Amino acid sequence: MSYDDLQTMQQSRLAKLIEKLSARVPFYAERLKGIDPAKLKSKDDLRRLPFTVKADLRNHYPFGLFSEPVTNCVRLHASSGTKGKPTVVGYTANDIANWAEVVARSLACAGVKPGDVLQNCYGYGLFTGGLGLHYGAEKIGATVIPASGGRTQNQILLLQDLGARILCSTPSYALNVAYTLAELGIPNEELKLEIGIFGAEPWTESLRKQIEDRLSIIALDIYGLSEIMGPGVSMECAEGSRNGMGLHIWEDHFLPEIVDPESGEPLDAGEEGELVFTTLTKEAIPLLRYRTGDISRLNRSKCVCGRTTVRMDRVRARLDDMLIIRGVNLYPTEVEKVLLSVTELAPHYQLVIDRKKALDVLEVHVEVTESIVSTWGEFHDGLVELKGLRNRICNVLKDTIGVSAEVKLLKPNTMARSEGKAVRVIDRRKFPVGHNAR
Ligand code: DLL
Repeated sequence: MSYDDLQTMQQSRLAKLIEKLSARVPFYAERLKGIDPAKLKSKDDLRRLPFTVKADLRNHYPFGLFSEPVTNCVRLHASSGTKGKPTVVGYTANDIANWAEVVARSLACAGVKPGDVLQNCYGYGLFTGGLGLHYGAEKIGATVIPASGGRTQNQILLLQDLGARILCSTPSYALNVAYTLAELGIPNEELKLEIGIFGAEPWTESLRKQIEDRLSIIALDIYGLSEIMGPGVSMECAEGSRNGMGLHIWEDHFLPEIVDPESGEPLDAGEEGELVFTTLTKEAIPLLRYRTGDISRLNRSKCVCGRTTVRMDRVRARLDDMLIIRGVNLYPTEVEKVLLSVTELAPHYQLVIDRKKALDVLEVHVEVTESIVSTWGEFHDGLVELKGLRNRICNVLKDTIGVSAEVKLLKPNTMARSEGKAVRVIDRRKFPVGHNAR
């Protein structure tokens, strides 16, 4: 579809959305007073429309932002949320069909074909990962193994015996699978894996490289959020992933913007800011200008794969995850990048923040590799090599992220492994800062 035709389609869908929201959702009716959908001439007029934030969903828990009666919904999902009540989202039969369509497109983007065996390790349940991928994979004609998360040794048995070519999971869980395979002494040649479809949490290029090397696969990024639909809002294509082209947004369903996280003002293409989505086809709970809290950039240049949609950069971080350590802003992904550049370290880490004598203290806990322990021949705190490595990491962290951290090096295999979304931060301060509306 040409960009002009797409824009026309988006505009007419947007006008219909505003009519529906004004007529059916009191929360939006109040906010959209005086706005005439017929007068929304271009996407630039979007900036006159109000934002929606996570707190709006919570404040209208459970169904206050629904545009359809719950009786018209065939499914409900919810995100657990750390602050009390979960966020509930609903789907009509059409919503489920559209969701399967965008996930199927995403899978096609990755090179999934009818007949492929796909092991889906995203959690099945209220989380949208499991069922979201499941329906899209069935739609494309793949054979789905609904493994869900956890029980890693069992997952490996399934990989060996049922021969999946595609693995769907969080990147941290894929790493868990890779390490467990190595522990069990199972070579990659015993598996048929070729493609990984990883998302649901921020991850870095360095982590991609580690997963690809360890599993001998191509690892691709899938993005989404339950408020907008679930997985499949955007997806990296196999061809573009080697050139850092970003993720294709299915913009006939999801209208993206990038705004300044502070002022909310729209930013130009290419500028980094907060991703905002308006749903264009959702029936049960359509949302207007939903602020995702995810930091990215939009890119309309031509993709090597030939697809014409706008793309987003891989999410650099979530605003929510921003830590303020003694006045310095820091994202866990920045630390990940540094740690993964040190060859003696394994990609298992956690940041622990505490307040001691009114000062923030950042501890970086990270495992060393098996091979460095065998080179040293021992592992204890007084080891000269260990002290040297610790100092080196402290210096690199100070130089690159500008924060002094206490580094705690751990023996291989001592940190809890991820079964879904990894817990990268433990904030023990009394009043955590850096947490926004999400
Ligand atoms: O995580 C949906 C999903 C499932 C996406 C499976 C991909 C694969 P929520 O639990 O609502 O939904 O969490 C949404 O997770 O706002 C981002 O902060 C983060 N996130 C999702 N995908 C990515 C990604 C699912 N590829 C929140 N990269 C989003 C970075 C991601 N962060």
